[in-house]
Amino acid sequence: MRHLIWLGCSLLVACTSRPYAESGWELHVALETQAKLGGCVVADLDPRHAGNEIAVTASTGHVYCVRRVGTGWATEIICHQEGEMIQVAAGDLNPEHPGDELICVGAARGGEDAGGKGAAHYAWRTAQGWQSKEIAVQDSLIHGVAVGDFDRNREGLEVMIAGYERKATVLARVGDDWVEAGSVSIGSRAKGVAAGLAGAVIVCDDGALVEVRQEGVEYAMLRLARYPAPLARVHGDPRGVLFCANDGTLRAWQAGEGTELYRSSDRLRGAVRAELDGSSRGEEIATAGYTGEFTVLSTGEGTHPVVPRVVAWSEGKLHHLTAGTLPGLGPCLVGCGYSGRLLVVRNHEKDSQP
Ligand SMILES: [Ca+2]
Ligand SMILES: [Ca+2]
Repeated sequence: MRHLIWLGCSLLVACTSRPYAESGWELHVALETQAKLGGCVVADLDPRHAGNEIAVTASTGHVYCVRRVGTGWATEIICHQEGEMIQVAAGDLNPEHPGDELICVGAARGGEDAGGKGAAHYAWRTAQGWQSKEIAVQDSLIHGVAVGDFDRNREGLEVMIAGYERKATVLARVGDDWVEAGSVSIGSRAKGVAAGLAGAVIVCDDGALVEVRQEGVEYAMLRLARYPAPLARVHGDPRGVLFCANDGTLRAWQAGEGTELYRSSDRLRGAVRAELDGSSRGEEIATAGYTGEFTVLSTGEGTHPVVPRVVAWSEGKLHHLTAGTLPGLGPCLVGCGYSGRLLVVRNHEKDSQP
């Protein structure tokens, strides 16, 4: 009898620990590894294949390219660095090279918590294969990265990195080399960077929300707000900012004011605004975190989101969330984390409509 109870419990655990998606949504495990997957981005990284791919960073120092092939997924190693790679950003950093290029940041050697130097790497795909080069080293961990037009005195896009050195640094590509275009002290350890507002927005582990903007040839820092819990991830655009925190809050910052949108029972590691659900008007807001839940809030036509819906769940803490369009699937949410899984979640309600 005891064995039967044990078996029953084991089956129950096995059944309940399988990833699931709510009605109208589907969840794909696009990659399964034994490593912690720190960050992910959707971009056109591989010019050989039409449409976007996913880049995902691992605690082992690997950066993977994952792409949709038929009804399955294919994975290639973009590069393998000596240190844990935490976050990744992409954009057309070299217009002479087709598609998007990649920047990944993390530790120069060893793990995130080893306390060593930080590094940033540039990676791209050529006819000869994937290439990568180190473009910055700092005395401490680099935790956040974004691509955007951060230097108006230069053509094209630049990179902003920030981390435990308590500063934001703009890097620009000049031919085959990278130069530091500017730097500003932000006074706090940075966890996430995004292009937004008048330049960039940075979330910090002392709860500070910081804006960095270019003034002439210099960069200035403006502390917008300070929250009680450490902030973790940030999404920005010229109108406003979405950001999440260790106390489970997801907030919006708009017109000089912060609004709480959602509160999870555990740390949040995702702040995304994208068109995800064709059946509802307006863009959606999405978040994910340590509960393993993917939560979507419809913005509708008003400014206040409606009731949050948990649309998918996977065992293990989620460490990052992004969104983008993938071949054959359309708009998707892409998340990764401590389970070593790269998860793709999408709404398929409109697929069945005539
Ligand atoms: Ca491609
Ligand atoms: Ca390019």
